[in-house]
Amino acid sequence: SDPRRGAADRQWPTGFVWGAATAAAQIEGAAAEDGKSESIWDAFAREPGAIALGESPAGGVDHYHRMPEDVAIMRSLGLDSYRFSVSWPRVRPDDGAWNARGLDFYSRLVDELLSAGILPWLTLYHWDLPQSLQETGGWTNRDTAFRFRDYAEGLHAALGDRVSHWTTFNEPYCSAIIGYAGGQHAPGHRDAREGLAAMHHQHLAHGLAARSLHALGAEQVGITLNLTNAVPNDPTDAVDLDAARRLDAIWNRAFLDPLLRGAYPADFLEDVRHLDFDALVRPGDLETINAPIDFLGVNHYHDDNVSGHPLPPTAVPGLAPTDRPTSNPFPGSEHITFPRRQLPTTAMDWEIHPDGLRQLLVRLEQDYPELPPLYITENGSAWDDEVGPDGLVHDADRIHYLNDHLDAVAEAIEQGVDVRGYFVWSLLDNFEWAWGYGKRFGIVHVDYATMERTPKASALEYAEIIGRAKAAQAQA
Ligand code: GBH
Repeated sequence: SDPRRGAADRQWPTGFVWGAATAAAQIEGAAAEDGKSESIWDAFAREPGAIALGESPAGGVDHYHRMPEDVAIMRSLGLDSYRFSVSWPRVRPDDGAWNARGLDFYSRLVDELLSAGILPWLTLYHWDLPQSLQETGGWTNRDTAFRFRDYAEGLHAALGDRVSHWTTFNEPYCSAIIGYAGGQHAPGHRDAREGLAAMHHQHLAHGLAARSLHALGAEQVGITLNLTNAVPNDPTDAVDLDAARRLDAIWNRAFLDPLLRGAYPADFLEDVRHLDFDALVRPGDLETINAPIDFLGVNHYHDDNVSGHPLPPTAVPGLAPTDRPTSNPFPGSEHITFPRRQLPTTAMDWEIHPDGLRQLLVRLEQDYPELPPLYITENGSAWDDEVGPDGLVHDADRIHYLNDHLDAVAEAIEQGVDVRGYFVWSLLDNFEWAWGYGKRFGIVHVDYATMERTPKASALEYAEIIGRAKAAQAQA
């Protein structure tokens, strides 16, 4: 019906940022090298059934040793920014003395990027809490928020002369709620109130760190949220509409509202009142959390179709079918179900619906007058890629996904949303958390036996899109 023009032919705003994203625990490996201590994901991976095939982040894709090669690949693709995360237990093992060898790795990474003409975008927390802090309660312990601020300040002292773009948290919904209430992510707890405590303390940690980073002179400070449209299965059915409202609250508004407005949504407070959520929020917290930010990172992969009616047994889409006991990561709304729609899906079984990304961006712009500039900090898809006899990976599905989602971003921009950049997830195939290494999101293929990197056809397509966008701008 609507013939897509292809992202390469779009007009992109001046200065639009083209990047790729990764996370420390997913790519670095070297889990016990050069003084790094254990993260909660190292520990979680030892629990039987927690991770597909019993895999672990221990070896990653050896980025710790292949960093210069990986930066050279980024340069060859024409990326202008690279979003990576720092492993807290690598730079501050056991929350004790700073680890010079760990800091040196990130210092070398930043220098390598800058000399390749690539802007480093540093994320402080992409889910790998030091296990020693988990042993004192992890994110359910309010004190961890203050430890996080110390970590942010120390890292700024080490890298702040060269890193201008700082992101406090990646997807706090996942690390707080899926980690402490759902049990599919580290530390694998299944307690609704723990999930809410972890969420509130991460919000607090964000506010404390954002204020410190600005005070120390950081130029750009933001946070990345995973935002998901909750689509009511039957939009004329009050039960389905209430299910969608509840999920929109716990997935989206319980994050956006305190961060941008300094208040939890009233309906969310009602949904979780029986879990004594209010007792977690102390006077002054919301003012701290509502710290000024320079950008909001949006990670988006898929919509979810939701219902409040019981269904025959269905999985929660997007969560690994773990062999450990788990529960629904929706504190206060555990009855929600996910009827399947007739939409194509990726290897994650996630629906493909690019217009959902446009709808999400337009909705953010309409609902939040306080909204700072947006960056798509993650978007991408997993497929069962294989290197062909010609030595290439012909990932046509990923190319379609990429083009269609970039088109959706371009349409949102045309409709007035201030989106300033796009980071594809991910640069490399990597450790996909509870799914292990089998789900390949990379635009660059990794042979897990040899660690050899091969740019897929999608990487070449992305390089082409970036090149055309830049050429068009140079002409204008
Ligand atoms: C991102 O998270 C991560 O940032 C990244 O590390 C990861 O590799 C990448 O995406 C690909 O998975 O039904 O409430 O349980 C994943 C985004 C958002 C997908 C939550 C699963 C399930 C919501 N996730 N979603 S719920």
